[in-house]
Amino acid sequence: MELRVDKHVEFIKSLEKKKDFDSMVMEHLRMNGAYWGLTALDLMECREDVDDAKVISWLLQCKHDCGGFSGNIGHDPHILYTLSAVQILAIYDRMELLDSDKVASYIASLQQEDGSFAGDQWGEIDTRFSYIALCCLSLLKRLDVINVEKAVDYIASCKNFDGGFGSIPGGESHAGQIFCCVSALAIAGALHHIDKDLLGWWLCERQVKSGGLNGRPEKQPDVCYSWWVLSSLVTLDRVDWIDKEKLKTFILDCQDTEEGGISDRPNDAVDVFHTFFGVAGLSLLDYPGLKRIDAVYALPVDVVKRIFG
Ligand code: GRG
Ligand code: ZN
Repeated sequence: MELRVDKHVEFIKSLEKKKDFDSMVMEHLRMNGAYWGLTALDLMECREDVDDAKVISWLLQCKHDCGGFSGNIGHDPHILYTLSAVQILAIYDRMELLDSDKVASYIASLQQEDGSFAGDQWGEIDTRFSYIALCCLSLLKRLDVINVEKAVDYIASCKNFDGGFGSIPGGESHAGQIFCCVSALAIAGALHHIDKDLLGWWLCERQVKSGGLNGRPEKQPDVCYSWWVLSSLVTLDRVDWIDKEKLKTFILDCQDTEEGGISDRPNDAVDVFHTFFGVAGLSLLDYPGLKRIDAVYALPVDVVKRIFG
């Protein structure tokens, strides 16, 4: 089977027009949805007929006085949506629309004494937020506003005996958290904290018979782990440890070839999250006709090159 670019582009574009139950559920995280949809379109080189001015004007209305962004207009700011907003403006090459001092001070305000990061003013701590803080500040070239050494020490304290990482110290290893910790350490130049062979082994063991990847031992495969697991293997330089052809086939089998979109597993309902991670996974696998995605910043390689030269 081939990647049905035409169908997926139509599916992503149709989401804006639909006002059904799904888009209502998604309303509070619309900023993430916009990043998933837009990045997927960009990887497929089909971003032309999105109304850029409309997206940017909406995005700027999600900006708060504290420097953070919310998931939609009138909602509360959160570090999750702040990264998506920065990533969207990076793709548009419109980072000058950001007050980078303000965004940077918002993120710095979320760092705790032990080096960890809270997601917002309510204080939930998670290694996801450590990655987001480092990724955002690196894109803004403002890593100087936080204590990077302490951020690294905290992430290292979330490492487990199996080589993986959890959401907090002692938390079970999970591929999603591993992506966050590996990428954050890569940004901080601190990959020496990782035993690449041990973690590479845990990650490649995520491939199941069907060719798909799961997020933890004994769990079902899911297309989104083609991103969380595969990007980590790329960063650790161990991507040849999995069967790439079988994974490609698994992702392509999760396409809705009639209505467009990609689901978590074959024959399930499609959504924009899995559509993005399916396309992103295929991009990491050098699928023909797709732009390359950067495994650490989760942005097209040309965008990352434009920022860092
Ligand atoms: C810029 C790509 C990018 C990410 C931003 C939000 C974030 C940073 C990272 C999230 C990492 C994460 C924890 C991903 C896992 C998401 C997921 C599929 C959770 C479900 O986990 P389980 O254990 O489900 O409930 P299964 O059945 O898959 O084990
Ligand atoms: Zn999933």
